[in-house]
Amino acid sequence: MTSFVTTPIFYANGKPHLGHAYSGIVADICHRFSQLTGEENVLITGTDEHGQKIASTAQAAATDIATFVDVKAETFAALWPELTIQPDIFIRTTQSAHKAHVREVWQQLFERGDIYLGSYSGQYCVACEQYYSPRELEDEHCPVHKKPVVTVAEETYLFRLENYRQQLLDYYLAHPDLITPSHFQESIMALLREGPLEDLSVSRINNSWGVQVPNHSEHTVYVWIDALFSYITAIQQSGHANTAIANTAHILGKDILKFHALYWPAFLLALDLPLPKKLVVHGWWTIEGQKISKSNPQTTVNPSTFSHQLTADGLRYALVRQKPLYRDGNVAIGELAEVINADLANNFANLVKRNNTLILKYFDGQLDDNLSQDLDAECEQLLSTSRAQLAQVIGHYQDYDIYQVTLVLKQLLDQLNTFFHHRAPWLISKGQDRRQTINTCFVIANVLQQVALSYLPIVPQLSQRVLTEFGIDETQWRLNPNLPLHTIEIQESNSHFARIQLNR
Ligand code: ME8
Repeated sequence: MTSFVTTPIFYANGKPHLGHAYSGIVADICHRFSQLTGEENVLITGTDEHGQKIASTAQAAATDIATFVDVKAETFAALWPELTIQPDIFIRTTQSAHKAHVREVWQQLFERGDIYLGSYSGQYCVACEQYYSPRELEDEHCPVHKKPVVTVAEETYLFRLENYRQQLLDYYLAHPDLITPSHFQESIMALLREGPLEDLSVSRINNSWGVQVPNHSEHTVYVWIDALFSYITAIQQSGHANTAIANTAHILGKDILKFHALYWPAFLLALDLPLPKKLVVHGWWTIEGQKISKSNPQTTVNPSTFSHQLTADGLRYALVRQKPLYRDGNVAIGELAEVINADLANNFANLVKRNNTLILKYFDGQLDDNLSQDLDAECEQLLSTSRAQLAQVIGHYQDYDIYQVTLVLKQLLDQLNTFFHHRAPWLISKGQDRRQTINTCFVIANVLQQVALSYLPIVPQLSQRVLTEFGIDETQWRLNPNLPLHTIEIQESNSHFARIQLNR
């Protein structure tokens, strides 16, 4: 069965920043983990290219809108390989197949009576492309962008959200782990319990840059319907049926929770489609306490600059290691560099190098698996704790808790380094018992292979170099917490990871 992981589709009105990169990195890690378990997994990303905000940004730049979004989409597409993110599908909402799909969905919702023509007036934030109720506003400003909202009163089509409230609440009650972490699910369930839900305005007039409502061309489809259904257009493009949405995990920032946890499932229920498997919600990266965002130039840092300074592996690692997914975190490059040097350069790559150098120097690069019959108690003890930790790592990946994955792997490597120093295998040159040295190097090499496999989703380049050094090719990439011991054959050493030196 094929599974899917999605990033949000990003607004094509500015350059990608570190927050976008974070969503992409988290999604790519989930995608790679899924593949490591032997599953076929499709990674979907793309750009959200319609709406008033994009039209006015292009006009302000005196650029034709279509050309404007082409350029922006390209900057996103070009960023992903720099961060070793490998999307299978890059969807753009301006693609004609997607527009046709949106019109088809609209028609179905209209024919079923879920959408009707009415009018709406409220406070609209153009940057968010959504209405806010008075109590959600902060001093008449949008709570996300801190910008003034505008009063909009116009004819609009409305979606009967309230009709799906009970069904959605029942679904969440039956699937208490759909949203992770769970407090986000609780907040959505509280909204559903509170009810009733206002009908949702799903079309705009006075905005021609969008998908035209079938048979009513003055209206364009609300950008969020357009954007959310891109997930299914992408699934179709990968050759799968719409129902494959049931095998999909959406990665998203907490700013767009309501769209994914309330509106999206309501639309799917209205169309008799299954709901997604998982919503993985993450917090914000801030700079000096302010959310990194396109609209705040002081906070827009180019992810490429970071990946040049820290390496792609380093940036990927540090962002998921620095904070639990759901928390907000302040970006300080010095702290990111420190954690990369401590965990990846010292604890991991350096241990691989030292242990493998000894195996190459004293044992011709070879340690036979019949050694596993004759391990001393300390080695057996190390193996047994390592097995338990590797099983925890898999469990945390399955729970999309990548932060915990990094913590357990760090703990495991700390123990491995302590063991290496305690057993001091380099003392073979000073007459240390050969058998003891062999046991030490053999056990450490076997555990390190599983560590490299466990790190593959997070630091793919470094892990691959380590695995190549161990002679393990892609066909053998499988996580196995049982840690079967096998013959070690070190290939030429190439797993070095240079410490990050920041130019200050
Ligand atoms: O909302 N820290 O697009 P968008 C962490 N097009 N993540 C951040 C972030 C930050 N400071 N800033 C942004 C949209 N993000 C819609 C989505 S999906 C059907 C449509 C991430 O370009 C986070 O995942 O504003 C957020 O949800 C996403 O970028 C929003 O990007």
